[in-house]
Amino acid sequence: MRFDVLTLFPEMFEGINSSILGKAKEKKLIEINLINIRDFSKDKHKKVDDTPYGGGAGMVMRPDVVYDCYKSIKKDSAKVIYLSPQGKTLNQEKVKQLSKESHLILLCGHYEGIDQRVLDKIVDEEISIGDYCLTGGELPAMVLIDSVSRYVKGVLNEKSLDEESFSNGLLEYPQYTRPEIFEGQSVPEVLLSGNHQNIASWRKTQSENITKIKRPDLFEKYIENMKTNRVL
Ligand code: 4G1
Repeated sequence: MRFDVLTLFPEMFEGINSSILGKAKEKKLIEINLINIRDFSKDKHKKVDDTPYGGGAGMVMRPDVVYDCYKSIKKDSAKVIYLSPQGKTLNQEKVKQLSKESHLILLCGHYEGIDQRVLDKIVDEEISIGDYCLTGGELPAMVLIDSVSRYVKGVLNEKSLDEESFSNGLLEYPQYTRPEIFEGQSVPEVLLSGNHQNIASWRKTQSENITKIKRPDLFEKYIENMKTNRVL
């Protein structure tokens, strides 16, 4: 899977080289191309933004610079995503859907955003990571790359994908590892029993109860899902 990221701050993406995504890059399972929008400024001072028409605070990214940057990358069937607070909030369903694409172009805004005309011209979809203020679309782009890459074959082992809580819409059951006794607290007995059927049912109950208490909104959806998927 290929990600082309159009950004004014490519250095922010260095963190992606560590951990699981770093491995995925080394193994060529994912490819992340960082394209610096500033490289496409024709201005002698490499200016990429200007004051908003109509007045107001801050700066707006120029459409011509963003467009030249966009045109510099091969298009094929790539989908252009603008990370923006105006997009629908990213969720696991959307993540799965995006993982079926082979090429995504991620556009990151900065300052007060990007001139609307170039957005109208090149953007296929707007996606937000949540309702709060940020200084730019770079962290959202990284969130998208991280969440989508997990679904690329070979990035995770299949087992962790199937077993993850969100695959059934529930939160995760509590996890324990050595030592068997930590600060006077022992591990739930069932987990030491070796009875895999009992362990599985204990974990399911834990997942359901935790979801019911901590995320009643998710639990509601889980129940609805159970009803519609039930074989009659
Ligand atoms: C109005 C949040 C403005 C922010 C309302 C989530 C936020 C991109 C995202 C803003 C951004 C709210 C995101 C705001 C983001 C231009 C550059 C937009 C930074 C910018 C709730 C600033 N998911 N924010 N505006 O934060 O890009 O993707």
